[in-house]
Amino acid sequence: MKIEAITLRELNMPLVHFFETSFGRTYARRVMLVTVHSDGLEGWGECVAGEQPYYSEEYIEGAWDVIVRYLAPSLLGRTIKSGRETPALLAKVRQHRMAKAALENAVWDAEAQEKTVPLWQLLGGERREIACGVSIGIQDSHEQLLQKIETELAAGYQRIKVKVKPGWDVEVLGKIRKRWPDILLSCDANSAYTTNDVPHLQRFEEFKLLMIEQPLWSDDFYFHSKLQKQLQTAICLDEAIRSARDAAAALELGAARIINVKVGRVGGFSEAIAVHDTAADFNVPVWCGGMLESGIGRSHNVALSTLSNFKLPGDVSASKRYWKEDIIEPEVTVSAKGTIAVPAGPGRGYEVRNELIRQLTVREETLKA
Ligand code: OSB
Ligand code: MG
Repeated sequence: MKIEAITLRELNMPLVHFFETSFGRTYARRVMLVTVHSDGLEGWGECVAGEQPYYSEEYIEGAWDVIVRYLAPSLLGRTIKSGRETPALLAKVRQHRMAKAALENAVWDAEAQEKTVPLWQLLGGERREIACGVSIGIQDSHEQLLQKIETELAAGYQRIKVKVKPGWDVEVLGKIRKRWPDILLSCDANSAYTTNDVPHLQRFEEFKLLMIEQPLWSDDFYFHSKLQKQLQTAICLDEAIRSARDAAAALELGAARIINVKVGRVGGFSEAIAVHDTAADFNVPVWCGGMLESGIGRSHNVALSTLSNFKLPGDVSASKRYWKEDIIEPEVTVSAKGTIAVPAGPGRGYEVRNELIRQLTVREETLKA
């Protein structure tokens, strides 16, 4: 495939309901899409960088800039056989993994179309159905959170994850457990605690959580490994795992018993597969995380979740939980038993809604060789 042009777009997409984590509240996503044009094909990728550099150091303005100045020029005019070849071409630029992932994933997306195979098969997946959980943000009141959980359980979701932070944790987890003693329940702190909070985190044990996600610093393995020794509950790392090498280091140290794989956070499908494989070597299950994606990123998460070691329900859920209208057709839907049926057709298996994308676009730039 010759990479003839790359189009960047920013879409303004208001969320159906705000999403709040320990680092802040989001009402609308500035969705960044990249399109790789090659031999009449259009490969799409989503850059999941946040509006602000709070989840990680990346943010949309930075991602856009580094793609225009440094990453896109490394691909434009080149002939590439596969998505697999992309990381090496972008490797000179350090970090900027979400920006790189948007480009690499767009190449995989085009490759699956060119070869007329489903993207999930190209990635080495095997599941035809994936298990879904939901991530529920911090709300205005405990009552509002309990209401949301009730709605998601009624919809069939297999696992509930709630965001926690100091002041929104033990009491609310207690209320959830009292009402639903047997559901699969986990929590995500997005690095809201420190080693001073160990006794406090030990109070979470009574809630029989499936895992505590990223309790400590976003760049730490060592103190997580000490914390894991002091907890029965499994620690899951999200922010701290940026590569397969990170996964190996964290698992060797015993810093986690579960890993959340986000394709943007690790720099693209090739590295996401490598993280998945590394965890499997350690007999550690993974699940697919989410970044409030539009349909493009969401369809890619569905494809990735078909790999065999994605053994726990992911944060990949129905389009309608986020968007009034998603930019793919059909939207991602979830069955009454909390599963997504993986599309059988070639490519990503969801069509792009070009006209809707045009309406939502607030910025667009096309780069040519
Ligand atoms: O930590 O998993 C996280 C959203 C934005 C940034 C970080 C995280 C999240 C989520 C939402 O938990 C997952 C989703 O529903 O897409
Ligand atoms: Mg997380």
